[in-house]
Amino acid sequence: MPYIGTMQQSLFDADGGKEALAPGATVLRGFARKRDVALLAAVEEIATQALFRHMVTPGGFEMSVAMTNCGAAGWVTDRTGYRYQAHDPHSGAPWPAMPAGFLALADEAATAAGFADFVPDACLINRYEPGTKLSLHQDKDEADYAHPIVSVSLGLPATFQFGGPKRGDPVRKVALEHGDVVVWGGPSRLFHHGVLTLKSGEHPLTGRRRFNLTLRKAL
Ligand code: MD6
Ligand code: FE
Repeated sequence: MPYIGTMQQSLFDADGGKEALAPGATVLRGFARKRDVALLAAVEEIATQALFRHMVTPGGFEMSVAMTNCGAAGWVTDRTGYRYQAHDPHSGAPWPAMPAGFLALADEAATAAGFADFVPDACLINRYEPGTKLSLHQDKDEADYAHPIVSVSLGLPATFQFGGPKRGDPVRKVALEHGDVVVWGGPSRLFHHGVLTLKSGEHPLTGRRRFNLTLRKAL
């Protein structure tokens, strides 16, 4: 293997490689795997303060994926629309603070994918169980699309759908496994994407669940 290849490999924890999904979108295989136990403990702690809940879309549908947030801002949806807000609508309290380990992972992953100085202020935490899915959508509630999003997959594997700027554009299917990180910005920041119905399974750390953390600079 050429020397430069070895250098790139050594930059990753439990590296399974770096795959380009689209211009500005990169999968870092296994990038978060060595931190899995700490990340999941932090999720559990956050969820004791801000419970996972099934939010309702503006159209009146209850989402099958359960969600919570940490950080200065949290993503919410209800009958009045999608937005970021500083307080958990269930408790009225501020969202739990962003753990230092989330900030460090976000910055390291963004840097590895070519985005320097990424400082997220919001982390949406999605919890999937077998049979749940996330329909094709765009992430466009953030103030400045110049910032990337760092997405961390933990637990059961999922099939990610990655489309294009238009809803009807063809989609690529990408398997995302425990520890994989997707960094996504630049020209494909507003591309449509979703998660296919989660298959049944059992993960040693999460049981019958998949968690996805999306770290954003929302404000
Ligand atoms: C998920 N992820 O992987 C859902 N959005 O469960 C997303 O919707 C997402 O992975 C924006 C950027 C990265 C993502
Ligand atoms: Fe998204």
